[in-house]
Amino acid sequence: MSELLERIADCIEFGKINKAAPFPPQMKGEDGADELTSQALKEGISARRILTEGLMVGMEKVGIKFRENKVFVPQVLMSAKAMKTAMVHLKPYFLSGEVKEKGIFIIGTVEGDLHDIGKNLVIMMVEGTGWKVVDLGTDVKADQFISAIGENPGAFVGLSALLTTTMVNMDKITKAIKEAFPKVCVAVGGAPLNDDFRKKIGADIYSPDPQGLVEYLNSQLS
Ligand code: B1M
Repeated sequence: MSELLERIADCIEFGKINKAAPFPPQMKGEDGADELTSQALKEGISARRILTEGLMVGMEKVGIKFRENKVFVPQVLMSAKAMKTAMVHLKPYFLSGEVKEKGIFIIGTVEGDLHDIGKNLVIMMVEGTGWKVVDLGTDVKADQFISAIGENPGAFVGLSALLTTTMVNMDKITKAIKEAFPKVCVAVGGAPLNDDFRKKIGADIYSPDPQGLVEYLNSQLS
């Protein structure tokens, strides 16, 4: 891997947005994801390599450290911000089709549930590792999931719930999705869940953290 791509990966891992950003203190005054991504494109490194060998490498490291409680929500947010800044430079290459997304992931917090901090972290990690995410927001009903799946054939679906009282809605929504689209893969997550509950409602995978979900999604690519 080129040294420049390694530096981009470091910027994502440590949340270094741009040169002016004071965070993280040990990288103060250094170029960040913004300048280095622009430099890499100017040097002729392809957008695809910048994404897969720079940005995604950094994001994967953050995901693993977050799962292992070595970093916490604020650091993940800084990494996501650095990633977003870098992606602005790469967007034209996505639009032209030169860089392709791995697939589509539709996610929402289930009906009756307004908690979205965890869902948004999941989005950052999934997006950061190369997937297009369709965010349906919070309090999402079965028919909203079903029409989003209809609009995005082949998409994977994720349901998040933080309340024991909305876990029943997760059950209802999963069953409705499976009835309308039996082959669609449904992933579930959120603090009150476990794998027994996942089995009971007929979802395909439960992950306690974003990284487990990312690993599962990537494992499904043919
Ligand atoms: Co609420 N709340 N809340 N709340 N809230 C909890 C969840 C609660 C445990 C607090 C408590 O009583 N100790 C409790 C639930 C109890 C229960 O169900 N047994 C509770 C309650 C009761 C309520 C209200 C009913 C309170 C009231 O009004 N009486 C009300 C419900 C509103 C509603 O949803 N209809 C309510 C409201 C709120 C706020 C609006 C004030 C706010 C939400 C703001 C927001 O999200 N924008 C809020 C908050 C912040 C919390 C706590 C403090 C924090 C939740 C959180 O964001 N955690 C929470 C108590 C606590 O956890 N200490 C609490 C951090 C987040 C990163 O973790 O969401 O678990 P989490 O996501 C993780 C994983 O679970 C996983 O990845 C994430 C990152 O690791 N993950 C997935 C999540 N989704 C995934 C999907 C996947 C895979 C992994 O695949 C698809």
